[in-house]
Amino acid sequence: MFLLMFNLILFGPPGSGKGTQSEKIIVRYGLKHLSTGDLLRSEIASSTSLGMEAKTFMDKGQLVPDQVVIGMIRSAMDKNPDAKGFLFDGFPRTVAQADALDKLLVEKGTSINSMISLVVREEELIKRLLNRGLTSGRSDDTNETVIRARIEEYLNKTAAVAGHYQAQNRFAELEGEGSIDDIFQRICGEIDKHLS
Ligand code: B4P
Repeated sequence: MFLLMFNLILFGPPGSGKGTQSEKIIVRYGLKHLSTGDLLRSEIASSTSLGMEAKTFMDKGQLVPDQVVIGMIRSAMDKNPDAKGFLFDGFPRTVAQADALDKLLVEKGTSINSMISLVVREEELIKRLLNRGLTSGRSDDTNETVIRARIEEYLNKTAAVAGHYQAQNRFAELEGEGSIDDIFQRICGEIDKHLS
């Protein structure tokens, strides 16, 4: 049973800085980082059947089916029974995933403390992702049509997840443009409100 955990969701469209900021947040707050994007890419790198199935969706800029990512998150949490809290990065991306996460956390005797959403203009998202594609080797970052499809999926299926946490009064929206350090300070200011 987890006691006195702090669980955070970092939210925003593709390229909004979730992965970038997560790296800094886990160092400062000692949270366990769970990125569904990273977990899926690691399944692809190991050529598992789950990875091969996920790749067909990711290459088109589409979301991977809910049951696949929910199962992955459940087993990642089970592997970390001593975590003092989790940082969910890129998850939940649909309302069904949010409902599943709430239930999973209830089973563990804990809950989400806050969702922090990073707001970035669409032109800036596309610029950042194309730029990352030059060096990352990520096929979903090199093709502007795929990037636009990812943003479309976000608007159609993911944006509504914010309402789920707004309704629970566990939602904060922050400016996601500017320097990486300035954005990190904004995020810390928000997290610290929950810890003081
Ligand atoms: P993810 O791996 O989650 O990819 P992402 O949203 O593009 O990454 P992120 O938002 O973290 O990138 P960041 O801004 O940090 O997902 C990839 C795919 O996996 C999805 O399309 C989907 O198919 C699948 N998937 C993942 N989770 C799923 C789920 N739950 N359900 C279903 N499918 C799922 O970085 C972008 C770039 O911006 C970097 O180059 C960075 O250096 C730069 N950057 C960051 N901050 C900046 C700043 N302040 N100024 C300038 N540049 C900045």
